[in-house]
Amino acid sequence: MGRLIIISNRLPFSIDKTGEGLIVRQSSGGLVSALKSFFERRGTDSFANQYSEEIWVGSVDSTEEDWRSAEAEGLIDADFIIEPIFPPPALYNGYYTGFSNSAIWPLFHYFPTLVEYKKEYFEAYLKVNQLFADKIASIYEPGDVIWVHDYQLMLLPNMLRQRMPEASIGFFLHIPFPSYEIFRLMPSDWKRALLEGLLGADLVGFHTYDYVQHFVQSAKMIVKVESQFNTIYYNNRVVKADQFPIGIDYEKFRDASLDETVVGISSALEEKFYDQKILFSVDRLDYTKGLEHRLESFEIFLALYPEWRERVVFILNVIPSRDSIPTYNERRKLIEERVSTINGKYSTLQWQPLIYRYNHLSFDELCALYQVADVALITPLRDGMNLVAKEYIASCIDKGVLILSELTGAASELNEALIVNPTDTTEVANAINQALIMPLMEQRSRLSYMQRRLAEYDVLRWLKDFLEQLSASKKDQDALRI
Ligand code: GDG
Repeated sequence: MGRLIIISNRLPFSIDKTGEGLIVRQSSGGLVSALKSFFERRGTDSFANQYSEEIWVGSVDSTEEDWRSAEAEGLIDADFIIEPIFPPPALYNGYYTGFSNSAIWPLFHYFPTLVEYKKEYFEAYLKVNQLFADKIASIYEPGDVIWVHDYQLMLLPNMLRQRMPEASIGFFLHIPFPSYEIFRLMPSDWKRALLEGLLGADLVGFHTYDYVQHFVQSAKMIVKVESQFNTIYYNNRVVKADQFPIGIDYEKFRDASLDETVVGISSALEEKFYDQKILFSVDRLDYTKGLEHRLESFEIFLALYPEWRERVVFILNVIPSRDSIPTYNERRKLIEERVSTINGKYSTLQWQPLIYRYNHLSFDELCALYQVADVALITPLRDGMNLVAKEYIASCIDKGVLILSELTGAASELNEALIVNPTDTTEVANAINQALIMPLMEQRSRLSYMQRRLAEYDVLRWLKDFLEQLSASKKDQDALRI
């Protein structure tokens, strides 16, 4: 029985050094909760039992010394083996802030004008990918299954393939793969390296069918591979590309409605806003999330539908993110100015249209907000999937309307949402009105279709589907060699 090696840029822990000592927090992203559910089923689920051990490899946001002290104090508690990597801070900066988030992220989200093509960024990206490859090569044993995650590590599958030709290697991209016409904007050596990097895997997964097609098309045009549907023939190997739309831990969000703390928060909110409808959104502060367009839409809505003034409140939560990157920091100012303008223009002595928060929410607060929101306004300009949309649907009990951007991966699954184009701010304003007047029967009917789908294809199913197909691809690969 082999082991499962998960690799992501960051380990799911952060370490804070405070006056009282080290504080370790386990982060709660989609991947962490997927793996947690998976591990919890060890013993009851034959699939979850098939690996002898799970190992998570990732970098750490602290010094090696702090990490080792936290380990020695028993503060790092996980039901998997942890293999930390400590890239030197300057190198990490070039790799993460630089190539990953100032080149790949904007380009893959269709913001080519924000891309910074700097040679030193690419070199740092290469070196940090190499550090990951060294670490994995040092722990790899034949029979292990390797699963690499996301855009920070696109060179890694091929680096591993060079050193471990027989290994079973999967890769999953959490962001969009852009169309060839966008991807080709990247300098030739780099775009080729990224594609060849991914082609080192046996299976390359994406959220949607479109992303799969874009990747295959780019591989054909740039690396000149042969392909048949989603199967690519490269260097005497078969590489499969396929769609695996990530799900959520559906039960966790549905059951939060029974949790005492969550109910306490949601009751207080309902009492406070008893005479108002609640619009809600939560996103990281990122230009891809379309926050400025969203605010403009809300302003147009207040102008076009004056009957809703004093009867609706928009709770806008923005989560701090990547604030060392100038484009992110500048955005914050623009958003805050816009919020003040709208509040200044429309507030009365008794009412304020926008409640803006720039802070992290606790899980309980997040669930309570999902539950009380009459409308969720999820309007990114581009998003690989968007889990918030799915979590909102799972949390709705007997009411709720989702307004969703057509430019998210989630839009291809959540057809019963009100689908909008976020750049058409008048369309979004009209959709807000449509959502607010939608009869409860219609709301419930739309919700139930989406909820059924999300309950069935949850995050655990996503994880299993990927790993099962990886194992099948490996068998095909071995058959080819015989
Ligand atoms: C990337 C891709 C893709 C957010 N604020 C708080 C909070 N969250 C949680 C949400 C959700 C997650 O963070 C955000 O996920 P998204 O999918 O919406 O967006 P990204 O962070 O950009 O994720 C994206 C995803 O990877 C998965 O493949 O869907 O397209 O960009 O789970 O609940 N959680 C808490 N407080 C917050 O304030 N507790």
